[in-house]
Amino acid sequence: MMFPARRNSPASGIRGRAANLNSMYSPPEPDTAPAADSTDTDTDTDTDTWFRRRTSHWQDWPLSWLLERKKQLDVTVSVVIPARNEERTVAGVVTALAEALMSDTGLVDELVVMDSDSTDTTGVVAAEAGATVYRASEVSPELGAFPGKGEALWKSLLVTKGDLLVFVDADLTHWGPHFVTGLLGPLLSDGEILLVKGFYERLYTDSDGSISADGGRVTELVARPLLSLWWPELAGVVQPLAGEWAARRGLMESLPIPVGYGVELAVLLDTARRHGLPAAAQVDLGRRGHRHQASHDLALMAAELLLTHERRRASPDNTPEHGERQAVLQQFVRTDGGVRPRSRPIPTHERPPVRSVLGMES
Ligand SMILES: Nc1nc2c(ncn2[C@@H]2O[C@H](COP(=O)(O)OP(=O)(O)O)[C@@H](O)[C@H]2O)c(=O)[nH]1
Ligand SMILES: [Mg+2]
Repeated sequence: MMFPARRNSPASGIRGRAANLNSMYSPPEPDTAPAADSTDTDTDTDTDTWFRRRTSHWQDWPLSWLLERKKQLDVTVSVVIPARNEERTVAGVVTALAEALMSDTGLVDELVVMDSDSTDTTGVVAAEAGATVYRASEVSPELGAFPGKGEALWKSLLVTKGDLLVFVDADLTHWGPHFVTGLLGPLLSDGEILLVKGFYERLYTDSDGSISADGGRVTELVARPLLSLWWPELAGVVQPLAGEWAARRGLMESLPIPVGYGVELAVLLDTARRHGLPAAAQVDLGRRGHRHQASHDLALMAAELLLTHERRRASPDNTPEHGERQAVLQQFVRTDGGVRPRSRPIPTHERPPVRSVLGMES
């Protein structure tokens, strides 16, 4: 499997797509990557075929085309930014998106920050920058509250209206509004596509301000091995844990959502299981930088992923049980002359599909 290098100048790619709006998501141009159905070889796997047909570049999706298409289809777009203690970066993300994609163009109809448990000024600065800010625990409080990113995204489904949802992390340092335009492209292009994952060259900004390309540790050490071993058909997803992704509301309302960091893996697995691989697409977003995390925090994230995966392996009909399971991650902190054990609870809860909570299905 080869990643198709930039296939065309943006302009030629755009022309190719514009001529083909109502067809399947345009396959890469014939000179570099022929359409799958005409050229499959015996060695082609489903993954290879998916990769070729469902991988695009953000430059393939120009703003003017997106705006026209959005109007034609008469759909609305909500951007959701989960944030916990992101006062240093959240305003930058909100401001850039609000200016480029709301006031200047109208591509985005709603820009929401889901704040939970922030002890800094995240909510205030996000609101000043132009976002509608919700505290996750204050959204439908009768449904209870859990800490975690997945919980914030699940609650966002209860307060947003957009037909298309784009999720963007709040700790981004190297990025741009093209993250959102790129992610919307496949959804506006092809009704079969329900989920779009971003991928990028990952950059980390260390606490001293230095930048390194040594990123994606949980992706490389946990998510990718898991997919290769148990879900090889999804091995062509470059960044299965990307925090930047987009989905149709109908899909999001139909899926169970782990309250913590398992949300991205769960949505990917469940979408592919329920709707088939062609329901997912991915877009190259260029480069991305975000806050560096400590290994012990990444380990907790890894444990959540293992649990999210285990549930889905164990449940053939793909309906994870929502009961609690006590799970604790044992870690050790080096102290003068010894080690101190530290155990941290692994978030295990999954929210049921929003649709069932809203009584939209039996
Ligand atoms: N609302 C909310 N956001 C969260 C929570 N945990 C993480 N986030 C946000 O989710 C995004 C991704 O989290 P991060 O810790 O950077 O994870 P990573 O990028 O996968 O290492 C960031 O914008 C965080 O602020 C939470 O408990 N609640
Ligand atoms: Mg991050």
